[in-house]
Amino acid sequence: MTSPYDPDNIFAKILRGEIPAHKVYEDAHTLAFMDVMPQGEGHTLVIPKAPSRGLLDAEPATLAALIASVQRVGRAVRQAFSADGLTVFQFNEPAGGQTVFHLHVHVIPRREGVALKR
Ligand code: IU
Repeated sequence: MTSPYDPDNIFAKILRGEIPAHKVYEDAHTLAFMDVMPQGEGHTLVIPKAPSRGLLDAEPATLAALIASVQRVGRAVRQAFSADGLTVFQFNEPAGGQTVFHLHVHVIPRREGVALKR
């Protein structure tokens, strides 16, 4: 069973402007910012503005907006970092590796032969 959404999570605070983030993209429904502990150069997080804890409680419209922004940000970071490829991943609940409980998608530009840090 999934816990309810906690509006005090750190990404909700970023969305409300209560704590700073290095923002790289924003539209009406989503925000993208640099991960503070990057697993690779250009590691970016894309989040919906809607209060979803993870993939499983998100509305379809939220997911549609989110994946469109993931594609847009993915294209941008791939070009900005002259990458050969792109890694995209997403975790749900502690058992699934999630540590911040506002839905987010990791977007990491990748170079041939360069491993992720963690
Ligand atoms: P998760 O395992 O998918 O929940 O990872 C959360 C990510 O959020 C992780 O890569 C952190 O480095 C990142 N992060 C951040 O960018 N800014 C913060 O203030 C915190 C975590 I806390």
